[in-house]
Amino acid sequence: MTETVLTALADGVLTLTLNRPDKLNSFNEEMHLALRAGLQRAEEDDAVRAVLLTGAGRGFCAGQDLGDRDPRKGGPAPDLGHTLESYYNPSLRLLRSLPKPVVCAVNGVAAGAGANIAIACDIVLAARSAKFIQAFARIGLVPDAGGSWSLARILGEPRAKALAMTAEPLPAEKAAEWGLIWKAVEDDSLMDEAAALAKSLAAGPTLGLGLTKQLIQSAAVNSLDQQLDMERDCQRQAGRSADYAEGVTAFLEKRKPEFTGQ
Ligand code: T3D
Repeated sequence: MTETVLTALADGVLTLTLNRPDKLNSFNEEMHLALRAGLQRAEEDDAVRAVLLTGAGRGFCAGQDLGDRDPRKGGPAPDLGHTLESYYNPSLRLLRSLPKPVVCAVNGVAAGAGANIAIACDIVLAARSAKFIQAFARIGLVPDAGGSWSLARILGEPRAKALAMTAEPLPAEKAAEWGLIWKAVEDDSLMDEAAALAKSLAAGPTLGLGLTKQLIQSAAVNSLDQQLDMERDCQRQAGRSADYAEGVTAFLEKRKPEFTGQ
């Protein structure tokens, strides 16, 4: 049977490729579980020092597989709150709490939960031809997979509401201009650029990068005083790492540091 998420580990980068290209990598139960397993591996395996998430074929991810939600098949309406809690939310939480950088290479259309999973990654590169679509309004749903939270925080209410209520496609370049993603790159160079970025992050000071992620994610909810306290605690921890000692030594010896992630 075809794997719904392809997994490959090289140079400290765990590449997770959503792999249902004929359905634009929309989520069925199996793909949910495979993505979650990949993220859990990234959390537990010390050999993984960065994650690269992308999609197979011409799309990144079209959100929920609507074939699995066909009302014409009869039966009671599905409890979508339950499917969010059981399938989408655990992966979203893992992405955000993973103490390692997650790069997302958005290779094509990202719609519904697919758009919001991409946005939840730490550094997002998108092919110039890619589009982000808050497709929910088209089918009578509300933004999920963290979208109502991230869109409002990153873009502010006016743009968040307009994207969510109109479901108008947001081209990659505009998404970068608005600060929703890191950058839009030429389609042909997306995977090379994303892989190079993930590789360089994987060779970085993993502990410090994980703490940096936590700090930046906490800024939106913390007061300045809370954030200063958190910076103090994180810097104390980073300052005790082998990578900090190596970083300073390498600077003084005028050479490139060799971080081990410890
Ligand atoms: O249910 C729950 O658990 C709650 C959680 C919900 C989370 C959500 O994500 S809700 C939102 C679900 N997603 C959508 O509403 C998006 C649906 N897809 C589209 O609107 C369009 O496909 C796109 C705008 C993404 C891309 O359009 P286009 O013209 O480039 O491609 P296409 O021709 O529409 O799609 C290509 C194929 O993929 C096509 O199959 P076919 O005709 O070649 O056999 C199409 O049916 C299939 N496909 C695309 N999206 C989905 C899908 N099949 C199932 N589910 C999909 N979401």
